[in-house]
This record gives sequence, C-alpha cells and structure tokens, in this order.
Amino acid sequence: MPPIDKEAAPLESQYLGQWYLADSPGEAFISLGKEAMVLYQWTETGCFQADPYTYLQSYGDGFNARHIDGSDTTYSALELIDENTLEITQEGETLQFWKDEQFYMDTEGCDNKTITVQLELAEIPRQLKINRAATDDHYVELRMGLELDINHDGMASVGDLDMLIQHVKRPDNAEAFIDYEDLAAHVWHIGFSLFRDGDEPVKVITRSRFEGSIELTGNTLTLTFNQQHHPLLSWLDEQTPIRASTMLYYPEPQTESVWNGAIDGPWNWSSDLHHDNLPDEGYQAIDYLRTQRDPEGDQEGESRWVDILAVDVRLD
Ligand SMILES: [Ca+2]
Ligand SMILES: [Ca+2]
Repeated sequence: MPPIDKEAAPLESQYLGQWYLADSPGEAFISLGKEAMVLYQWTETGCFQADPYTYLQSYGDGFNARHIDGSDTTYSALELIDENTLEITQEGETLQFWKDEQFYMDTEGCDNKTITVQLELAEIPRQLKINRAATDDHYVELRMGLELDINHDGMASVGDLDMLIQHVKRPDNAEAFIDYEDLAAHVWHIGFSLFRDGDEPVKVITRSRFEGSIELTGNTLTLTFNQQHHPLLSWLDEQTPIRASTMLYYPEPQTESVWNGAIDGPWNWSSDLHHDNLPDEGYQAIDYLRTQRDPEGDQEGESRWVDILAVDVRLD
C-alpha cells in the first residue's frame, strides 16, 4: 500500500520514459508510461523477457501495478536524484536507474512462433508514390497493420505493440514510386520519449530493429513476424484485443497516368486523409480460426486503397 497521505494522481512527467538498471545496464530496463509500464529482463537463455503491468492506482511519484498474469505488485515509490537518475523503492529495497534517451528496441524475445497478419483491402495499387512534395516533412504518408492491446487496458499504452508497414516523408528525399514490397514491416512499441531538451515527454512508437516480411497477392497484404522480433510478443494469445488499421495521407492528389488500369486512384479523391479501422471503435479479441470482416466503403476519405474488407491473424 502507498503511504497513507498519498492522493491518487497521474504519474508526473519527469518519470516517463525508459530507464536502465544502473548496476547492470545490459540486464534490465523499464519503460514507464502514464497508465502502464514494462519491465525488461535479460534471461540466461540469451533473450529478453518483458513483463507488462498496468497501474491499479498512480500517485504522482509512485504506483501500485498489476501484472498481465493477474498478480499485483507492492507500492513502488519513485524519486529523481537528478534529471538522469531515478530511484525506485519497493518494500524498503531501492534500485537505481539511469535515463535512456535512445529508446531504441534492440532486444530479442524468447519465444519463436510465427505471427501472420493478412489484410484484404478493396484495392492495392501496384505502385505507391512516396515523399510527395505536397506532404510536410516527418508526416506519416502510409500506415497499415495491426494494433495489439497487449496489456489489456483498452487503450494504446506502454506495453502495447503495433505490427505495421509505415512510410514517413523524409526531408530532402525526392518523390518516388515504390512497390508495397519495398516498404518495411516492423514491430513498434509504445513509450514516452523526449524530442528536445525542455519538452514534456510525449507518447511515441519506436520500432524494433528486426524486419518482418511483406507479401502482396491480389488485394491482400500479408505481413509475417516472429515472436523473437519483440519480447512483448510472448504475451500474444487468443485473448489479446486487436484492431486492424489503415491510413493514407495524400494531400493535393495528382492525376498522373502511372495508375493506368487501376479502378481507384488519386484522381477520385478530395480528402487529404483516408483511413479505416476494424473494429470501428476500440479493439476486439483475436479469433485465429475465423476471418474478421469489415464493410466495403465504410472508410473515412474516398480512397479504396485503405478500405479494409477482411483480416486474418495466425500464430503458429
Ligand atoms: Ca493497452
Ligand atoms: Ca472497410
């Protein structure tokens, strides 16, 4: 239990982010969020185990948490020694952590099953135009895949993963046409990070170094990953809430002839943003045995390139 005079309050922003154990930085680190946290620990078998927790209650500078397996922790008290040093005290025992500004996930998970995500869309163009002049730098141009509520708290929080293809407009990169297979598929995890000194930490997604594979058959996009790609994937099971999502940001649509033969393309569009979700709101449990279907034409914006028709997820 927390000290008796503690009032419930969100965790203060200076605690948010990733911290590694000062004594043995390669062996353990934690990712602290507003609603949830993850403890990563190196195992003797040469991989990382991730333990996701959600806060039962937070108190500004401490929390009680519940592990995804249902077990509760005792009260954890947080104290900043200086801006890069954090002490966490649990049941009279204090551990010291150092701030990790990189927040890049370079760790291998311990399990080895294959995860296949099949996304059937109303139409997938043979080519996609990227780094468009009309798009502002650093904006996401395309994003498609699966969002996983790994920690079961019904929201995107620290401890969750996305399995995505994504393309971001890079400064100074020339416009180009690419195939979907030339995009990269990654597992992304949610955390808090500082963009600049003095800023408040903001919620970001960061990709694992591992790359999944992309396959295109007709209008079905298949992304294949392995549990080794991220330690949190060990918690994926048939109870995990998921949401398929697609997004295309395409301001000032042009009418080039490169899409000859296509049914849909930029010449049909007037919106900048096109997206679709399955389910429309929140998440639904994975059903490995059944295709989950979504209505045709229910996307926001006009583009059929984002219109989800069906999603299949498999774990073998
Ligand atoms: Ca969540
Ligand atoms: Ca749809």
